[in-house]
Amino acid sequence: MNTQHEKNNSLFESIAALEGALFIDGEFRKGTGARLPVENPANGEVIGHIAAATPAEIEAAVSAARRAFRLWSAELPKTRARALHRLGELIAEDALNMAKIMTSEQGKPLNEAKGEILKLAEACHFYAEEATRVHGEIVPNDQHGFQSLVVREPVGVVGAITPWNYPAELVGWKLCASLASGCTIVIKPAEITPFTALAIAEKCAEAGIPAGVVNVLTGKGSLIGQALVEHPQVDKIAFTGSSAVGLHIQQSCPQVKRLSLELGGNCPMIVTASADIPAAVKGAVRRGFRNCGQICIAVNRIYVHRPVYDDFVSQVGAAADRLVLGNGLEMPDADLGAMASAEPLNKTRGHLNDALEKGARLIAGGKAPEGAHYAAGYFFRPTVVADCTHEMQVMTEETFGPLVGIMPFDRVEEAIALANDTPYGLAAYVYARDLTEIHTLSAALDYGNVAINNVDAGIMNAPYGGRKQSGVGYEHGREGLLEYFNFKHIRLYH
Ligand code: TAP
Repeated sequence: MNTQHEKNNSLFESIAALEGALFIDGEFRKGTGARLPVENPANGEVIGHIAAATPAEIEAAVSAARRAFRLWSAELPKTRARALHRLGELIAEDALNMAKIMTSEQGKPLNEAKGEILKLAEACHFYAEEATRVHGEIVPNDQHGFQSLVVREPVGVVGAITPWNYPAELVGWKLCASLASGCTIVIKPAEITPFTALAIAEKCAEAGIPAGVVNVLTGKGSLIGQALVEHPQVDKIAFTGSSAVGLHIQQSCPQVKRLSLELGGNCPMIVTASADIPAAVKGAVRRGFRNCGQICIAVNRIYVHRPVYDDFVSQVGAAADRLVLGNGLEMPDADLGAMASAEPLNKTRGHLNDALEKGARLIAGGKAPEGAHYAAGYFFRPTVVADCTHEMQVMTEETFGPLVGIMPFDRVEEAIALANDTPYGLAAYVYARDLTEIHTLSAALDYGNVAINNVDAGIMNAPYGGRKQSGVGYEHGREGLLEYFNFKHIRLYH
């Protein structure tokens, strides 16, 4: 049994062991392509390098997945369930070490990263159980002497392409659904957070998942991701990322292919005068600033009934000012870590400047924290701007950073129109106690997920997906698993 001290020291050994590695056909091999650095966003240090997968390595991974599909899809569901349970156990046992890898490359505080790893372990157990509950149907027929069976068959080889904000869960949901359904998978994680995905592959090997069922290729999305999109032996693309890249994937797919696209958001919160204001403040701050707002379902914009507007604005500002920032490894309990890279930080600054130039009032934050601890990292104080309008980017575009805009409204119908005035449709939040308001708002909001008096829009049992430019298809729940199956109608004549 390792001591805590030895476990801390093992972090850089863990990353060093994954340096330049690709996981293909059940083994780690050193990639032969160009090396790309991976940076710790909290201090700018290079923590390791990945290998950009070459065309030959992409081919090797897809061929391995194709070969493994024949065997894996023929396994009994209970065999696949056992593998998933084992995977979940191994991930939970090593949660701290895996969380350190994630914090080093993504920036979120260690305890938050550990929470994400443990949620991935839970997802393994959820899908293990679902794997044994996939059943077909015998449907009513149109003539005597016939029987119609509708059976479910796994789609085949899945290409999974994922972003950097949830490096474990967004890989894991696709991995779990593939394993449960009998599909095999080639994963292309985000270029800046590859080591978490490689660490998950390590657990798959330890769990005894057969060679070729899971493969991980690192490198640039525009090359490796695109190669998976275009590969005729990849039957489905499971993508999470921006709407722009999702649309590009849909348009550039050269064959007819199953696609699930979990894309961007621009999520509203509506707070009516009947709401429990302290609860709404707590929800706004949690869903606005967790993971530095780098969440597709982050609260981006808040519409507040005028009678409670000033009170709400000042309470949210004060709560944002109380949040503590820190290097996620050194301050595991910090509320916010570093942002993942310069790109979302610059976008946040841009949206803030745009809002201030157009007349918004700065209520909290608006700058990087001061002090040597923060000097070399991508830190930004949680920022609140009030008196916003729909002329401002903060209200109409996804910021993907720690910036929240607030705007007053007079009538609930006006708030609904403003909330729906967006090309996105991922998640919306409502704080209200009046039942009529609750029913009116939950029916009228054109979003895949609506949370009332809470901010937990996604749970493992319920389908999670977006409308409009926020995507097609679902993750989570039975509906999420169905995305990995084809239906087959078998008509029997006796
Ligand atoms: P993207 O830039 O879209 O990147 C996502 C993934 O696509 C990365 O692995 C990227 O590789 C890859 N990629 C880039 N160009 C590609 C191409 N031409 N073909 C195939 N793959 C390609 O998103 P991001 O900046 O990492 O993540 C933030 C976005 O993800 C936000 O819009 C956020 O709302 C969205 N998101 C949505 C959800 C859900 S559930 N709806 C959850 C989390 C995040 P590289 O890393 O090499 O660029």
